[in-house]
Amino acid sequence: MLRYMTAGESHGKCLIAILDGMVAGLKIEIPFVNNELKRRQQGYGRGDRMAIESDKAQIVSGLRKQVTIGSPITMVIANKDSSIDRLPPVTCARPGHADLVGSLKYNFKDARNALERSSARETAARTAIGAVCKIFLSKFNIKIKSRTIMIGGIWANGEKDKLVLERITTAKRKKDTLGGIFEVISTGLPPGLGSFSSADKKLDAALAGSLMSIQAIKGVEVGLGFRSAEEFGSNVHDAIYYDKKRGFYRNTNNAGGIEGGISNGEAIVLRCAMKPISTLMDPLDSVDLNTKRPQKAATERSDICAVQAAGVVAEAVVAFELAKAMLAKFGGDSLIESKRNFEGYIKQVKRA
Ligand code: EPS
Repeated sequence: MLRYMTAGESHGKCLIAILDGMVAGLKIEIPFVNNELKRRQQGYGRGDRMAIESDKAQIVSGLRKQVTIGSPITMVIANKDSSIDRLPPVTCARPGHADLVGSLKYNFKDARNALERSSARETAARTAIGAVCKIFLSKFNIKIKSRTIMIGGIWANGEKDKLVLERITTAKRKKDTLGGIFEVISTGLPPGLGSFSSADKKLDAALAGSLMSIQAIKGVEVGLGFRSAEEFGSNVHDAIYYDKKRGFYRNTNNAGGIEGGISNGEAIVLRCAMKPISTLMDPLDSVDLNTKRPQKAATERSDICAVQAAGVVAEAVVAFELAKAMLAKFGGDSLIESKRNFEGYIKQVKRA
């Protein structure tokens, strides 16, 4: 089974990502991994931390001469700002962040103990995991892309998106923050990933769960999503056609590529709503954790808007879930074995 774990605090020494269960015989191009990390650092509205860090992964286990050997892959991303022990305590919890709940749960008097791990900096480690999974998926011609759809109520128009940039500039001027919506599209998938047989095998549930685990994500849609609730069934379900060359196909994809918890061979279309960043430079009312007196929430260096970066992180978690589902279906301890099993199944599906 493919699984991963990350460790590390936002201002600790480094972030660590361990990916276990990846096949042997996969060449890992480090520049690709680092480029994914760079993509995650970009986007209009990011905070000053992004100017300090230039995230790079060092792979310290699981490879020989850049090729996987089937053992756990460990990646280390150093933090240039590793000031965790020098940073001041945070006692006025920021509404929306994990400060208050984290302090109550772990019995902290200083919410920094909570915010250091709950910070979205952790997503750099997940981006590195996703990069390795993307390399694996690319061997099967599976591709994953994301795009920003809306920021703070302004819909992106695909060009320079002047209005979106203006909206972020306004948020900055008002010492405020913004969220938005982004889309993740995966193409080239075979039908048959995931299963209806048990709740924990449903592909849509796995994807939605991992997208919801990204910091600040408050909603996930598959395909037409919430809008499918407004329409007649005849307008929602994707009629089925068959062609000798293409096999079974659809002219619409309202299902977002998943029916019955199983990929149907169409593009998997996922959309996420991200809430605005919770550190506000003009802070909301809060209460001091220790004195219990009313006080404005703490301020920290932070982003104003990170929707574009969250899209890159979402690509990574989707890549992990799809790689996991591919390995669950096709197995294999080496890339050659997985590919052989995959190709045999594709022939079987085409014959159907
Ligand atoms: C982030 C690093 C953090 C934040 C942001 C994401 O760096 P710092 O707190 O040192 O400025 O910019 O984290 C949050 C949004 C958050 O809520 O903590 C990163 O690497 O993406």
